[in-house]
Formats: sequence, structure tokens, C-alpha cells
Amino acid sequence: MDGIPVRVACLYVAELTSEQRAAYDWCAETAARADRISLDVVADSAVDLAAYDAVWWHRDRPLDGADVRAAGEPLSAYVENGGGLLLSLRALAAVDQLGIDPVAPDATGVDDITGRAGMLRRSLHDDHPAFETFEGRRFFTRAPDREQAFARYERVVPDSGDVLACSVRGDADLVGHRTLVEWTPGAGQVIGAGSALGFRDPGDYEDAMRHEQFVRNLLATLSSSRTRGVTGRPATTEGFTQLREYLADDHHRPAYHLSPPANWLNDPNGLIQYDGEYHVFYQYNPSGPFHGSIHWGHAVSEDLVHWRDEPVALAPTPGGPDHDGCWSGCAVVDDDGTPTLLYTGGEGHVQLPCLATSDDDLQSWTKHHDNPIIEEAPTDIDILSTDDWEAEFRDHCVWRDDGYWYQLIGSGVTEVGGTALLYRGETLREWEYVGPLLTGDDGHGTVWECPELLDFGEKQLLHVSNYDEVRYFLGEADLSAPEFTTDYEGKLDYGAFYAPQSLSTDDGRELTFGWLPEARGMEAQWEAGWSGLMSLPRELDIGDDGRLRQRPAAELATLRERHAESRELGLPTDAHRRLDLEGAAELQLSVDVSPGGTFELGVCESPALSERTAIRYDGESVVVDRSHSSQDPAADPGEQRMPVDGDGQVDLHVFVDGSVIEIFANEHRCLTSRVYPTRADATGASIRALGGPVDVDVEGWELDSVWPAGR
Ligand code: DQQ
Repeated sequence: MDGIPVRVACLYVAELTSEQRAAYDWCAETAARADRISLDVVADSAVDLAAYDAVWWHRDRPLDGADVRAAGEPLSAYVENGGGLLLSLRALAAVDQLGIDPVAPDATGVDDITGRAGMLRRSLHDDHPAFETFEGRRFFTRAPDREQAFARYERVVPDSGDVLACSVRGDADLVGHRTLVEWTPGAGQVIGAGSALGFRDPGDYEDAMRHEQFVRNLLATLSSSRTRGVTGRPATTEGFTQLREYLADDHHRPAYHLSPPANWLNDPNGLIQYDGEYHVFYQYNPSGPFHGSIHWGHAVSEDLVHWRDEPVALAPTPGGPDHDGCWSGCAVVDDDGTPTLLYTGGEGHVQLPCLATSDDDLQSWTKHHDNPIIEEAPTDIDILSTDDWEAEFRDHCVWRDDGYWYQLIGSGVTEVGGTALLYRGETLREWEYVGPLLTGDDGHGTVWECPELLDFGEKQLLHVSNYDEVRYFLGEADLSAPEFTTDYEGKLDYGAFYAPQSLSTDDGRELTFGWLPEARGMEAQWEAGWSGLMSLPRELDIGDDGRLRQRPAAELATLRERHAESRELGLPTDAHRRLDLEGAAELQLSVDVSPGGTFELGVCESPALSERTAIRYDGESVVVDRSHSSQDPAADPGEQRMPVDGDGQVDLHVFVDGSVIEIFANEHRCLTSRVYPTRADATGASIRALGGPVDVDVEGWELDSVWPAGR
């Protein structure tokens, strides 16, 4: 292998270990210059680091309490001025002491690995020079059956570092083992490579070459001043827009739905209209498209349709009650006007309510010094304990009523079912337990997540997410008993829609957003670089018939860019008509089927119809047939079904956007679907009559994008 034109300062503390010696010997052979420098010398500023293109600290031993803090300042200054620092294996554990990141890896040690070890790179970083010459998403740098010293982020993620890759062991992707991390302070760069490296016993020729190539890449990357690619950890709206631009060619990304800039999104949180603007926070993992180390992402809109990304609002505090994640919660304005978040902190097997406030109009949040604000789950009922949690006890809905604050928390009662626990408080910081507002029966699920109570005057609606579906109960809530009397019960959505939360608007509407999870495998999500999105805001209220009404928020009509279709058609049996409509679209259809007849709306259709999704109405149900939606075997081909009342007549309101289809039937029931055509030109739509004639009125619009980057 050729040498690399890089001058490297190779750091050590006290004595060199044999692994360090092997690494630095290799460096001396490979780099233009390699000097061994004790960290004390760096700490004393007795070396001119500017004479080096890169500084490398490789360490297989524990830090053993070594205080390396004093070296932090000169090293940070070197990096800020454009230098490059490589921290490999357990040297990565010193990032906090060196002042690079306040959050250090939470897992260090020595693994005995069987099988080869390597990295699973994130698709956001496909173009990163660290991976130059490495083909494929997974690559191996460590021979089988070796000991491996490591430092990695497992339960926490760095505060500002961007995860470039996770671990692979043999056939297993360990996405929760975040080992390759990059920081870009000032003009320089730091890369931590906490695993899958070893110079002393590199294995056979092939393993050794790959592993050496990888370290060469890292040193060369760090020494160059080439402009950096996209970062998965932006801190500004512009940075998030760059991420969206990076993903904009992905035709599965929606144009007018609220999506994550990249990475993982689940539940909507903290929905609030504040000072005229709509704020949507959401469960967010900045380290990749999978659930883990949950933060709160943040998006803001002035008109409820166009969104801008804001910096992450809440991050777990290492050692705090939310060490393992800031789970779902809500936003309210406190009696003194302070915007306040109530959320669930998770730590080990314990999850408890926490609180944070903002004094800068929801830009940043200060966690309450005395979190958690409720010390334990109720002890007078048998709260369900599981392998994950000592007590299943999370998610918050908070409102003010009759001089008190009220709060619902999701939970479960052992061998009974999911429950929504009611609390009451004079302030948002002190709560007394009142009792279960409602507990489910058989078939209602063992745990209720994200309970929410909406007040529609004479009637209230309680909805809960029970892992499987979102169940709602329409009736009357008695907060003093406490008790909920149910008149009607149903599902909020018959498809992929979970953990919804509602935004109470200044003009008195309840607009509900739900999490739309992916319907394709983990690998496909990893490849895409993003996972999950929000439903359109749905206005929930009670119709004249006393039943739940669900309609798309009126503001969405402002997105109509081209009124592409307006037809009244009598379709004879087997007639098929293409609609003059492409891509992101909205359709309103009034359908009347003859007995035995079925109406079919085809969407996401490729030109030769090799891929298409059929939405059928047979007079009794709406069915989404995904058997031909995609040629990708990772995409769920399962059928989805929603019963509708109407005796052969139905009004459908359908939204199609990238991989999302949202269907409203008779302003009452909803079905949300996810489809993944492989062809980017699967954007067509058509209607047909099957088994009998169909009358249909069609209105159709092509809709605008709501993001500056298009998606
Ligand atoms: N997701 C959150 C929990 C909630 C669940 C964690 C529902 O708080 O119970 O990300 O999807």
C-alpha cells in the first residue's frame, strides 16, 4: 500500500501498550511522519500541534481514572483551528474530559467477539470519505475470534456528535452500538472510532488490509480541509434543510406531510399553538432511523401547512431521570404564562413524569431541578410490571378545569388491562393521584399509551393507543369519581396510525396528529435514512348524529395547486378511466355502487401498472389492496379494511403523498396506509367499476410541497 502524506502526532499516556506500539509502528511506516507524544507534553503546550496534519490517540486500555483534562484545551484549540483528531478504541471515552462533547460513551470494555466485526454505515454518510473504497452498507474491519477493546454509545448518544456508523457482528446489525462518531467544532474535525480495530492481531491479510485502509481513510480525512458533507446533527433550520435536500430524491418521502428531516420520528408531542404559531414536537432519534435515545424534535408552522425545522428541544440528561430517553408528553402554558412540557423520563427500568419550561418562546427548555415530579406509580393498584419497566407508567395529557390542573398518564393493571390514570394538582409540579379514569376490558390491550381526553362540551372523547390500534371512547368523563361512561367506542384509524395527540387551536378546534410508522423492514428504513412521519392534522369533533367526526384540517385546502379533475361519471361495468393527476394529490369522491358492484380507485400507479395500489369500495367496506403496491419484498403487501356505513354510497376524501395514503370515509372513519412503489414514476391514478356500474363524482387536486427543500 502507498504511504499517506499526513504528518501524525501519536498520543499516549505513561507507557505504550503493545497494541498502541503496533498501531503507531504501522503509522510510522504509512504516514509521512509519525511522532509519539505523551499527553503530558500536549497538556503543557510543549509541542507545536500545528506542525501535524492529524493527531491520533489509540488506546486499548481503560482510562483508569487518568486525568487527561489538561490536554483538552490545547487539543480543542488545535481542532478549532482546523486540525483533525482521531480517538480510537477506548480513547473515545475521553471526549468529555477533552471538552469535545459533554456526553461520553456509556459502554466501555473488552468484548470477546466471534464472527467478524465491522461497521454498518448510515445512508446519510454514504459519501463520507471515511468510507472511500468500501462497498456496501456493511463492511468488516476486524478478524473473527478476537478480543476487542471498545468504547461506544449504547443507551445515550453524544450531545453534538454525528453517528457515522454502528456495529456489525457477523450477520447481526447492532444499530444500538454507536461506535463511529464525528464532531466538527470550529474549522476542524474529530472522529471517534470506538471498535472493530486492532493492530496487534489483525487477522489474515485481507482483514488486515481492510482495517488498515479504514484507518488510512480516517487519518487522510482528518488531515484534509475538504468541505464536509451533510451532518445528521444540525443545530439550525438551514442545517435541517440541507438534510432534507440530501433526502429529497427519495420518492417515498412525502411532500406535504410533516416528516422528520432525517432519522427516526415517532409520537407527536407537545402540540401547542403559541403566540399564533403552531408547534409540533415529536419523538426523535438523531442517531439513526430506529427507536432509541429518544429526544424531542421540533417543527413550527405559521399556517399549519408549511413547516420549518427547529433545533432539537429536549435531549436525555446523562445520569438524570431521563437518561435513557425523553418519552412522550404534552405542552401547556402554566398559570404565570410559562410554556411548560410534561414528559416521561426513562432511566433503567423506571419511567416517571418530568417537567421542563421555556423562557424564550419555546426555543430552549430548562428541566425542572426536582425531576421527576411524581416519585412513583400508584401503589394502591397493581400496576403492570414488564421486562422493560418496573411499572408501565408513561405519557401525559394535561389540562385545566375548574381551578385545578388535571393529568392523564397511560398505564396497565396486571391481569386486567390498559388504563388511563387521573391525577389532579394545584400546580404543574405537585400532583395527587385520583384514580383510573377508565380501565380496559379484554381485547382493549394490556397497556394504554398516550391517553388523551378531548372535551366537546356535553361529551368527551378519550383515546388510547394499545400497541395494536388507537381505541376511542366517546361519552362522559366524571373527574371526581373518577369514571368514564362510554356511549360509543371505536378505532380512530383502521391502518397505520398510532399515539395521536391533539392541538387545541385558538379558534377552538381540536386538530389531531398521529404517528404513521413505516410498513417496511428495518433494513429498508436504514437504507432510506429516515423512518416515520406525521399524519395530516385531522379535525375531531362530534357530528349532528352524536358520533365522532374526523375531517382534514381546513387549512390543507390552501395547498391545492392545480384543480386537475372535476367530473361526474357513470362508469359501466369494467370501465377504467385514467385520472389527470400526478404525484402528491388530494381527491374527493362521491361514490354510488350498484348491488354487487365495486368501485376501485388506483393510486401510486406506474405507467404500465406493474405497481399500483387499489382502494376498493364494495358497498360495505373500504379495502386497501397492497398486493401490487411494490415490487420490493420488504414492503408490507397486507390488505387493510375499514367498514363504512352508507348502503352502497360513500364519500371518500383521499390524500396521496409519497409513501402515504390517508383515506377519510364519510367524515367519520379513517384508514391510513403506507406503500413503497419501487418506481419513481408510480404517480398515476385511475378509477374503475368492477362487477357492476358505478356512479362517481371526482374532484382532484395536485398539491404543493410544504418544505423549502421539496420534501
Ligand atoms: N412511544 C413513546 C412512549 C409511548 C410510545 C416512546 C408510543 O412514551 O408510550 O418513544 O408510541
